[in-house]
Amino acid sequence: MSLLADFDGPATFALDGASAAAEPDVGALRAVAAAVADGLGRPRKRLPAWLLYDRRGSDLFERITDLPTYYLTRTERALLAAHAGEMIDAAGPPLGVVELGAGTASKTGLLLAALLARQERVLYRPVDVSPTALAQAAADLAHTERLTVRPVVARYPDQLGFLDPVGERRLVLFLGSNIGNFNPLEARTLLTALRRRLAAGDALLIGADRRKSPRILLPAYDDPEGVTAEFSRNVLHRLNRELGADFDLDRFSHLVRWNQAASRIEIYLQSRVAQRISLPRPGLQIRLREGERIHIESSYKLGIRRLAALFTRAGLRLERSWYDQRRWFGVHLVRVPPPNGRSLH
Ligand code: AVJ
Repeated sequence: MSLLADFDGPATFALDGASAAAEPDVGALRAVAAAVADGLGRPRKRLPAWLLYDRRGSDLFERITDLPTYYLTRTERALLAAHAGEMIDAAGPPLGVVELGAGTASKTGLLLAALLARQERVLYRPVDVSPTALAQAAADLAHTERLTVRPVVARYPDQLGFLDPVGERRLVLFLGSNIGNFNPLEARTLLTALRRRLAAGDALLIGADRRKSPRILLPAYDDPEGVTAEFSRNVLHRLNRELGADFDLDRFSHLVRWNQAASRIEIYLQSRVAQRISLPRPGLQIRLREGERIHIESSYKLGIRRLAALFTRAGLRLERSWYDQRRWFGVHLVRVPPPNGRSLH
């Protein structure tokens, strides 16, 4: 395995042992402070979902993926296990693989194995905001022969330099329903930016959770074990550590709502009491009323028609979809069409 430098702006860096272990660098801290100043300075307070994934947050998310009520990961894994060969054949090897929000890449091995059965060497670039998750991904894949892994720490869509041409057709993986964290406008902006960076014929494999009964959705985000609540509250712990803030985690509860009209799960931290918080690093004092909420995450659950419309508006072509038997989760192959819109065949 080789770890080469991939620089694209201040907060994108190649992963090596040192950066995986070290505290966040100055650029990363500045990004956290700016996001917090913006989000908590608003009348309706919010924090961006990427803040959830520090070292402990990434570990807690891994625990979430094993929870009985969190069906997403195991459903998608089963889909990949059953159809990886078909998915790779449909994408059309030889391929270079980039993965957005790779995390520990625990499901990606299924696709990489199918690809390695079809081509001699594979270059795989996992991209994530979490250096610790990427270090785990790289370690897990280190012994796979004929595979080169180049992890990149970056936030998308701000930083897309990792998409630079690799000499073969690119396959961009966007699995785990990570796309659900983006609202429709953000998702369209991200997919459009990806499409512009890619070449005609390049493909994306997008995993997306589907709309279903709130009786199934709510427990997936509000598990009886309380792991998701801990994952949510951990963002405050991060702000205490990185920004010197004085959040008392016991004064916040994890709150999950199904927003029918917007077709999304909404996750909040709700203040149990009236309180003041000081955040020395962006230099901010905030007040929270009793019951006031900080919106920390949305998880959109789109039907295939809305998803297809999203792809079309981003200039992408939906070629094929795979679903599990219950049709709870879909994996979609979309393609960058030629500029003149003619068929690729
Ligand atoms: C990683 C964005 C796909 O929305 O299901 C899980 C994040 N948050 N439980 C999701 C999450 C709380 C997850 N994604």
